[in-house]
Amino acid sequence: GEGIKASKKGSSMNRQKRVLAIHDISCIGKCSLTVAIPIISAAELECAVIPTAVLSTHTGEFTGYTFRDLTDDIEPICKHWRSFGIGFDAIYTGYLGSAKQISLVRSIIDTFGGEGKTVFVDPVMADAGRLYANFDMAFVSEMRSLCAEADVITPNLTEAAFLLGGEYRESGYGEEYIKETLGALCELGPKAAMLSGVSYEDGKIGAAYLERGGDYGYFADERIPGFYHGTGDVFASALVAAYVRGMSMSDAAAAAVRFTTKSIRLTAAAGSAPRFGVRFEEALCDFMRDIGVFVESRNG
Ligand code: PXL
Repeated sequence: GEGIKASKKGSSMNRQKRVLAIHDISCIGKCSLTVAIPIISAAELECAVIPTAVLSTHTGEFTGYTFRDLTDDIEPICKHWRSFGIGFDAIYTGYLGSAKQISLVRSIIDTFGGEGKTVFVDPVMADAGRLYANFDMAFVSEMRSLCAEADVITPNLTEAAFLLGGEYRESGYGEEYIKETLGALCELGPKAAMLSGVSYEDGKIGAAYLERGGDYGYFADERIPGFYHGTGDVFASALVAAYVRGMSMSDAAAAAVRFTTKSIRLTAAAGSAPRFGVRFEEALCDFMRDIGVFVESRNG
């Protein structure tokens, strides 16, 4: 007869999805891995990591920070992983410390990416019209080639201008300009482009996206005055979390915009210094509800 079948539990049934996040660890400042891990975990996804560097703080509005480059650890980490076989449902890259790291990330995408896996590239390198410390045009051009291998890229307006070799426009543009920019970003090779920091009217700001040959969408929420550090990472991490959990690009974008705005609003209300990052922790509960996680204790 059939006998007793082994339980499927723990194999394919209700398998937990696993995201590989490749960013630096900035020990203080709430950006990169210190926001990616909690936000992706809040969506009940596993967040595996490759830390690209360890810094005492991020590089914006701090001086004298330490920077330990972990480039030489990346290949041994991947080699070990290949020895026992591990797969990812999505790969999400952010702050990369050097052009060399970009080429290592490309081979990680070749090894661990592929059919049914979503590759998100956040081309972290600039904001407010300027490149961050330690980056140059050679890095920009490597980043452009990494974008070609992504399914979804998530630049802000400054990063888009660097990727496209165009001029950065802080304001005074309309929907036509954003649609053209999104179209040009898709021409770089990704299946979709999501632009953050887009504003068509006073007092509102959000994100616009275009899927290659497909849907365009725009979501805005309240603009809170000031420049808050790490909000690009909060936004991209929330987008990855919501999308990999199973939402459409459009619903994931809307949830990520709401979550980022709420995090900034809480920070502004508390009067915390913007360089220490936003109080996203206090917005996580609403975000979880927004993306359909039941925030209740579970039996088990
Ligand atoms: O938030 C982006 C970011 C990530 N990591 C490091 C940074 C920055 C922005 O300045 O310096 C180290």
